[in-house]
Amino acid sequence: MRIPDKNLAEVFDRGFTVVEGFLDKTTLSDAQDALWEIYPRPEAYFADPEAHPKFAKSQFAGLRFFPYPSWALNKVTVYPDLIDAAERFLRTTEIDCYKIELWAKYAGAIDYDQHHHRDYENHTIVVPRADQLMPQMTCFILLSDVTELDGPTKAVPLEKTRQVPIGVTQTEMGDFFEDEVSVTGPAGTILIYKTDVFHRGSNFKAPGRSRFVMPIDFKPRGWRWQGKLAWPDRTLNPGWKEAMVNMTPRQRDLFGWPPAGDPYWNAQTLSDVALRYPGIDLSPYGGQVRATAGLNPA
Ligand SMILES: O=C(O)CCC(=O)C(=O)O
Repeated sequence: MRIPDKNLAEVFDRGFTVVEGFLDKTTLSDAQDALWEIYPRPEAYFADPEAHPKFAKSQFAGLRFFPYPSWALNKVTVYPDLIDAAERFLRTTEIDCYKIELWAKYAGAIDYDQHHHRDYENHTIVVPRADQLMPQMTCFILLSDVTELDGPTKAVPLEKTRQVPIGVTQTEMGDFFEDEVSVTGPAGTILIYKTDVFHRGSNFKAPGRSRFVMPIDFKPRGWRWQGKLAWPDRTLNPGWKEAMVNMTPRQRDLFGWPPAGDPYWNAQTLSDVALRYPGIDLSPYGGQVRATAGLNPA
C-alpha cells in the first residue's frame, strides 16, 4: 500500500511511524515461504534449540545481508511502494538503497534486550542534522506477526528526547523505558524511522516465539558520509545475479547500477554485462546487443 502522507510527516514529527498492511498478501506469503531456505522454521528450531547453537552466540547471529537465494525475498527490497515512500520522504528520486538485512530471532536463544540507541552511529560517519535536512530513511518490514510477546522494537518519540544532544548515541539501560512505544503489528507491517530516534530491541516475553523482520535503509544519493554496505562486495552471493536480471532499471538504480543514457554504456559494456548477467534485458541501456563469448566489440 502507498504510505499516506500523514505517516511520512509523522516520521519527521515523532521520529517514526508504523503502517499495517504495507505488503500485499502474495508478496508477503512468498517472502515468508522463502525464509525457510535461510532459517530454521520455528517448529524445527524449538524442537531442538541446541541443534542451532549459532543463534545463542549473539543478538545479531540471525542477521543476513542482501542478497538472498530467493527472488521472493529480494523483491521485497525493491517493492514499488517502498521506493515511492523513500522518494517522498527523502524528497528526491536520486536515492540509494544502502543497507538490507533479514533478522531472525528465536525466544530463549539469547537475551535480546538492548538499551536505547540511535542508529546513525553505523549509518553515517558524522551526525544527523537537527533541522532534519539530509535525513536517511530506515525501515523494518515485519515478516511475522509481532505482538508484545515477540520482542518488538521499542521506539521513543522524539519529543521525549529533545534534550539529549544528537551527538549522544546510547542511553543507560532503563533510560526512557517509560516513554517507549512497542512496534507491534501483523506480518506485512512497516516501521519507518529516522536515524536520530532512540529505539532498542527487546526480549521475548514467552517461550516458543520467534520474530522475522527485514530492515531496509535509503539515503539521498551523493552524500558520501552516509551508508553501510558496498553492493559490489555482495555480487558473488547467491541471488544477486537473479535479482539484477529480474529488476527494472529503476530498481537496479537503487543499487548504483548505471542508468540509461549514462556514458558508461557502450557496445563493449553492453556486451560484457550481458555475459555477466545471462538473461538480462539491456535494451533500456542502449538497444539489443547480443552477448557473444570471446568477442569484445569496441
Ligand atoms: O531488533 C530490533 O527490534 C531493534 C534492534 C536494533 O535497534 C539494533 O540492534 O540496532
